[in-house]
Amino acid sequence: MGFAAAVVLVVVMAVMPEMAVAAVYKVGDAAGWTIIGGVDYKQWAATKTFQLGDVIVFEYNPQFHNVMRVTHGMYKSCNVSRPIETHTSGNDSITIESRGHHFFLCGVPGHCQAGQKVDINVQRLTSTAAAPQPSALASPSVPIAHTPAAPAPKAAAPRLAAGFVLLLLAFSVVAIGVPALA
Ligand SMILES: [Cu+2]
Repeated sequence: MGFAAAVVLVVVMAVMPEMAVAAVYKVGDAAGWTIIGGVDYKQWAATKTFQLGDVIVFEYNPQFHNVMRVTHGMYKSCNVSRPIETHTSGNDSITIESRGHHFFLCGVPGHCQAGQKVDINVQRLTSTAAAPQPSALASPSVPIAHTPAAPAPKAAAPRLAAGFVLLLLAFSVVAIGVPALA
C-alpha cells in the first residue's frame, strides 16, 4: 500500500508539468496578423509563456496575407522560398506539438520585412522535474550501492548483485520515505 502510494506520487509529479490546460493565443491579439499598425510580434510573444499543446491562431484577410512556418535562417532573412508549411485560410489554428522555436512569417512580399513575423518558443525543460529523494534526508545509514568494477567476461554475477542492492535500496527508500511524506 505504501509502495503504491509512492508510485502514484512519483507518477503524478512526473506528469504534472505536462498537465497544464492548453491555452489559445491569437497572434497580435485584437490587431491579428497584419502589417497595419506596426504590431510588435516579438513583444507580443515575449509576454506569453507558451506550453506544449497550446493553440496559436492567426487571423487575417487571406487576400492580403498568409502564414508560413519557416526555419530560423529563413525567419531571420525573411526568406519565403521554401516554407516548411503554408496556411492560407485567414483563420489558422496551429497546435504547438514540440518544444523549442516555431518560426512563422507572412509570405507576401515585403510583409516579413515590415515585421509580420513571429517566433513561438516553447521552453525546453532545463531540469527534469525530479522527485525529491527522501533517502538523502532520512538515512545516511543506507550504504551507497557501489558496483564492483567487474572484469568484463564474468559480468553476469556482479550485475545481478548490483541489481539486488538497487532493489534493496529502492525498498528502503519507500519504507523510509513514505511515512516521512505522509
Ligand atoms: Cu502579410
